[in-house]
Amino acid sequence: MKTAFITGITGQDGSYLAEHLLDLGYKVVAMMRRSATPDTSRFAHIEDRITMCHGDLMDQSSLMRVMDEFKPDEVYNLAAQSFVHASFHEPIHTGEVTGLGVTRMLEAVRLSAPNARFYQASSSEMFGDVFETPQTERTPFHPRSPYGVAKVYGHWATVNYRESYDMFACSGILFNHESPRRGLEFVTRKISDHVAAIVFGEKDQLALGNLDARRDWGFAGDYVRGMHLMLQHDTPDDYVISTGTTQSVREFCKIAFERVGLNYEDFVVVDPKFFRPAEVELLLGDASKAKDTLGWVPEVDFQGLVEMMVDADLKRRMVMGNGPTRGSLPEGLA
Ligand code: NAP
Ligand code: F7E
Repeated sequence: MKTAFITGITGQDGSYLAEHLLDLGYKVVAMMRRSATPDTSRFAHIEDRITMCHGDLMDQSSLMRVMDEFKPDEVYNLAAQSFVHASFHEPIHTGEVTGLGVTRMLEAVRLSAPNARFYQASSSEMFGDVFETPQTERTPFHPRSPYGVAKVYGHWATVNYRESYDMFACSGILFNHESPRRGLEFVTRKISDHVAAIVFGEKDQLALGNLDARRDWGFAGDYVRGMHLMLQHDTPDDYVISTGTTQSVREFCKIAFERVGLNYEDFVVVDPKFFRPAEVELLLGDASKAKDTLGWVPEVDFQGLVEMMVDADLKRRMVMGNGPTRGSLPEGLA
């Protein structure tokens, strides 16, 4: 039985990846950092099948210790300060965790589990002010936030360890991927949760920033399959994972409100506090390499993703016994 080690288990991707690896028969070891109020809600349904340990990307010795103890076959480094907007307020912390944290993980693997295959969670935010559209593995980087800058560092650190030490290290350049387990601060989940709150009379409006920003949005459950496939290939490499379609925040709002029979224009207001000092206006990925080399294809399309997220936020409220006060529930939920 192979052992997979996951950092970032409390986050969105950690829970989907752990589920996928358990289904494939892996022993899953997952790392959490110490917290006064630990939140295991995203993976509570599989917690008893996971071996948990403690460690922090800020603490080299903790990473060496866990690599030494578990000697994993595969290491998935998903942990990061991942919210772009927050990275403008906490640029140094973001650099420490999201950037330098990757080198700490690579060092821990190199010194304590040198045979492990390593996956780094890189990001389309590295493309930033894009040089070309669509973006591929060969598109130059121009990050637009401290988060994007830190991810560029982590990406090149991964490539450098592969080239310097012959490590099996892959960088997955993943475009935005969402799910009902997405953090509430990200725009997709903020929209789906507000739509449900508006239907149930808890809120009257949704304040957003740049409605014209365009993203290539996919489903997290599809994207974690890509992470695993990268580590099964004969040779380590870097891969774009994306859907190859792009939509605006406005279009996301339109479909999300339509799902409950409402018009987004009646509820969405623009608040300058949600704009960023520098914006990434357009992302569109070309995942041909992952499709041709790994056989990876996404299964959930944009409309399916929006509806899945809205429905999940509606259902959560229905379970609490509340009833809708405006709009209409989608067929199947009513
Ligand atoms: P997420 O939900 O924000 O999860 C981030 C995880 O990192 C959480 O488990 C968090 O733990 C952990 N973490 C933060 N600081 C840490 C530290 N110092 N030591 C150990 N763990 C720490 O992110 P996600 O959406 O699952 O994304 C997973 C990874 O993919 C991230 O690296 C992200 O930057 C990258 N990525 C995401 C996307 C996307 O669209 N989702 C796209 C491209 C790349 P706490 O619960 O303790 O905070
Ligand atoms: O913003 C705009 C905002 O915060 C998307 C992370 O997972 O994906 C994510 O980063 C767009 C931006 O995600 C609001 O300005 C408008 O243009 O959902 P987001 P992100 O910044 O694209 C990448 C690939 C990652 O790697 C990151 O870790 O939506 N937007 N109004 C808003 N965004 C937010 N959050 N809130 C708003 O009110």
